[in-house]
Amino acid sequence: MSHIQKTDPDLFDILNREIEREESTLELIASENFTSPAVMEMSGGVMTNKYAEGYPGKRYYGGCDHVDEAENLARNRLKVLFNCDYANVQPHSGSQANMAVLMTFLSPGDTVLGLDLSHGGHLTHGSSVNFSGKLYNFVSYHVSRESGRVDFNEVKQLAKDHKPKLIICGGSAYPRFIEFEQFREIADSVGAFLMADIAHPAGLVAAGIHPSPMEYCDVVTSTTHKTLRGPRGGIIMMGTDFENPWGIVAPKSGRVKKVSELLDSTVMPGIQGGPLMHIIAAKAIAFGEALKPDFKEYAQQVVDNAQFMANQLMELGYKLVSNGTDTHVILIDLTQNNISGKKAELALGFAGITVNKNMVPFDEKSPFVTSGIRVGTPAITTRGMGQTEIAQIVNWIDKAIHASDNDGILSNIKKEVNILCESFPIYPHLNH
Ligand code: DSN
Repeated sequence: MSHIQKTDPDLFDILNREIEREESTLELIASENFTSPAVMEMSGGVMTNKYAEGYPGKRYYGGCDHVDEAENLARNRLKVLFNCDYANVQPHSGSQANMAVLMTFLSPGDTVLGLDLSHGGHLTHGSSVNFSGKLYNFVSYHVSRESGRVDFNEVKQLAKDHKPKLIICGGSAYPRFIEFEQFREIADSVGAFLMADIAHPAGLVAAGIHPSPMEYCDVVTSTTHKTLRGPRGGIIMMGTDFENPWGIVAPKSGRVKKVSELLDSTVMPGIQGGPLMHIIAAKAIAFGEALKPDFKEYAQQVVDNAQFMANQLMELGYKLVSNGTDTHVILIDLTQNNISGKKAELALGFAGITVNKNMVPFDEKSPFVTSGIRVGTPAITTRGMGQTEIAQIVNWIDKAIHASDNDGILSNIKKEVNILCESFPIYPHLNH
């Protein structure tokens, strides 16, 4: 009998309902995935008990021998996975990874260029309701109305006009490869640092399917739980470490500090205390999994599935931002379909298909309503679904969008979704 079942039946029931939801519905949220049972076992293991402020070999607490081993393994595996010089695996989330980079590379008030949130960026890339937009002078760039891709003429002009200290590339709803090389050229032309946020395509980068930022970007952040399929968390990397240009020296020796040292101390003690050692160990497991040859096959299948889904949607007349995808992300613009993103999300949810409403570039609706939905294939691909299932899923999406007010049709779709999901179990070992 489960310990939770014995001690807390309320939470046991809640947990089982969530297991049932994940097993019986189609998860199309582009930023979600299903970790392996090994990652989950480590995330729920004894390392959650351990305080380990500091870094391996330099902790403020005793008893850190084994968590040191786990963190070293996580860092070393991450360096091999992304072919980089420096890795910090402690950020609790992608937002904290981004905060650590901004606090290391900038002073409050400094100017930064980031992709507008409603054009596919991220809260931490300068949204006015986020610390990034409050502490720094963010100037947003956009995608072009025609292509749905970053408007590099605008980026170039903004860089020239505003002389940013940092340019951020990447985002949370950009279906195309991030154009690291073009951003590098612009950053160099104005002497800016370049940061890539690869939270979304990280697994595709690790698998060699998406170009790597390491050669072009000074610093790279990511989450670990999206296409990378690890536990929930953040990471910071640098392709090549370098001496800081801000004149920060080690107090005793006078040696100029490396940026890696500054990033480490911004993460801890700058913005975080005790690292989540159970999650760091689980990250190490996920990085080990991503180093195996079958992860490349998985990542390729994620993209093949997304491209197949995108083509099927376009054949049915749906408008996709940028007319397709290079990655796992598809952004459907519903402006012509007479339904808001909010209503489509609700109807699809009722039909057992989970997506999120999403702003589309030049959206006239608010972020709470939106004109689009974002869909993605990492989670259904982990379940083993391919083109046959995707053709069926696209038909259900289309039917649900057209019948968004018809509970009967939506619940019939849900029954069919449930039957499909039964053939693709996620965690057969879990009681539910
Ligand atoms: N919330 C994440 C996403 O859905 O893409 C970004 O942080």
